[in-house]
Amino acid sequence: MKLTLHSAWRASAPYRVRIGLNLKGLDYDIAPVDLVTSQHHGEAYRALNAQALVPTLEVARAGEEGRKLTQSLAILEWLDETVPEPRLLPADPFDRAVVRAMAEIVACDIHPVNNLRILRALTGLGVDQDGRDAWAQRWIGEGFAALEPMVAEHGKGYAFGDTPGLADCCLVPQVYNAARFHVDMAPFPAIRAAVARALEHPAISAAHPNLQPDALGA
Ligand SMILES: N[C@@H](CCC(=O)N[C@@H](CS)C(=O)NCC(=O)O)C(=O)O
Repeated sequence: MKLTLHSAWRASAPYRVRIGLNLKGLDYDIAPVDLVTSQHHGEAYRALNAQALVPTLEVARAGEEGRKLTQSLAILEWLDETVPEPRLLPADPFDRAVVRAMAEIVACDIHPVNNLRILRALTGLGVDQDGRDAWAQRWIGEGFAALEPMVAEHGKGYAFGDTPGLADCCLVPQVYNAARFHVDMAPFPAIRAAVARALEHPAISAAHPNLQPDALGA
């Protein structure tokens, strides 16, 4: 099976998938998509992803047409079902629901309102850099305030439990993104500790934006 991840170095949704692929120990190619020049709006990329968003994962098996998957959470769940070990989601259904809730706070509630297209729309309405930072700080802060007690309760080293999983796939990129918007992380010690621990994991550190082929530097 040949995997190609259409990714952008600083973007958090593909960063989630890179962490998942690395945790599973899978080989994959990176096909960089330049969001700054809006390559994702071009015809070629839209043919892969009608939403014009990264990531897209192309999955090619011998003798088959390449297939493609979109949406980082769907990709991560597919990965977990296809390559079951090490697990990204816990075995227990209640624990699984908790981990999904943590992931969805990031992927459904924090990230979508701070995405590039939203920030570009704010710019179009006359909002300056300080205003955009304040916007992102507000929504990231509200989301982290909800996640902090969950990580404090369920984390035993990692965001949930003592092994890295789906919650870390989402949290690590979101904390990286928070730094870009100068979010004050002081109120979130459990999140900071879980992310610091996660970044020590070789599979997670290898997914860092600065190590990507299209990285331009921090
Ligand atoms: N829900 C989607 C979100 C994908 C998404 O918003 N990707 C961002 C990068 S993190 C993107 O492509 N942004 C381009 C834009 O907003 O124009 C997922 O989880 O895959």
